[in-house]
Amino acid sequence: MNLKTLTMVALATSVVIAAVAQEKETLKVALPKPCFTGTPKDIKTENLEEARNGKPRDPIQVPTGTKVISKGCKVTSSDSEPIIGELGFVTDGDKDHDATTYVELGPNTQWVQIDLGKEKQVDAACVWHFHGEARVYRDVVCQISNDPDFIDGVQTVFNNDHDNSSKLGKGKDKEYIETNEGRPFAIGSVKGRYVRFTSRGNTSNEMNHYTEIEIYGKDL
Ligand SMILES: [Ca+2]
Ligand SMILES: [Ca+2]
Repeated sequence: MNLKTLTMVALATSVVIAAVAQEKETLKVALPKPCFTGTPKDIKTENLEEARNGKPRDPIQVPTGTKVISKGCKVTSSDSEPIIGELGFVTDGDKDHDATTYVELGPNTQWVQIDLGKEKQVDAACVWHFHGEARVYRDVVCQISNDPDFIDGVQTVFNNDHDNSSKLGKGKDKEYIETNEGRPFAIGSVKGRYVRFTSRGNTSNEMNHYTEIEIYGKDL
């Protein structure tokens, strides 16, 4: 084995060790107060996940040391003049539902975009749309990019638009009923500066709402 081969073997070994050494822990999401309990009203929608009947979702594993990296970050939107509330509500840390804590965007497909300030490692996210009643938001899509216009290098990390009505591609995730638990999901160490959430109305009305979004990750 010559020196070059030895160096390559050593490098390969250290990469394997680094991959193994990335310790994981269960993501802990601080939840707001619940606004309703019991069986939700009959919601008719095509792509709804199976009822969990109070059973929690599977825990999400993230690298040890993963933190909320979105609090206070700048938010922009396809609707720059919200009907109710302010875009800043999306990252202000207040997840409780009441009439003063959510932002309402117009109808049809709309998005909000969080600027993490610089490229970061993103491992998970949780979104609370409007959890004052049981409802389902349509075409919930989360994408990450270093391009603020989401043209280049876009990675889709959640998508429950099963019929591509928002034209971002067909998604395999399921629709879900809004509760105080929000919708947490694993992302798996995607790098990017901007995180964009899309939706297209909900089962109660045609508007789009956000109470809070949390992005979990770490600095690079
Ligand atoms: Ca908030
Ligand atoms: Ca759809």
